[in-house]
Amino acid sequence: MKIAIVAARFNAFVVDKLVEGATAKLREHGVGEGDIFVAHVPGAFEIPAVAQRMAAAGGWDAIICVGCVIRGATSHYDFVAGHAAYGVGKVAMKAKVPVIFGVLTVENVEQALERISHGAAYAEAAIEMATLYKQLDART
Ligand code: INI
Repeated sequence: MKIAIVAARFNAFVVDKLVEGATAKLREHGVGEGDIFVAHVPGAFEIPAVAQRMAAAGGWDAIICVGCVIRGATSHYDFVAGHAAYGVGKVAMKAKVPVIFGVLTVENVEQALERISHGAAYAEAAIEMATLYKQLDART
């Protein structure tokens, strides 16, 4: 499988760990290092547009969107978190491949750190959904 990861640089101390966890799990599932492409974007707000471009370009079996929006860190939390969730959902509904929402939306750093190992689950979701999409495509 070829998997794209769109990762925000904002809150990199959390996001980098999520990406590491996702990548390690993908490798466990036999995805080659050369088949994992990580596209970095400034923040979670930029994730949907890049995921959209990657979905339109094709060549990926799944796209994993990874970020971390912390309420304490911004007064525009709701806009950034809302846009990321709505935007990734919108891309997912139109894309031919699964688009996984791995953007943490949390109240504080403590909550983010509690969820820092969630990257593996994003990878599992990507593999499960990509496999399901292939099965569904084969039936139509
Ligand atoms: N981006 C995040 O990914 N997480 C945040 O917590 C955050 N805060 O706190 O502001 C954040 N802001 C940047 C935003 O995603 C955009 O990169 C920026 O507004 C430029 O469009």
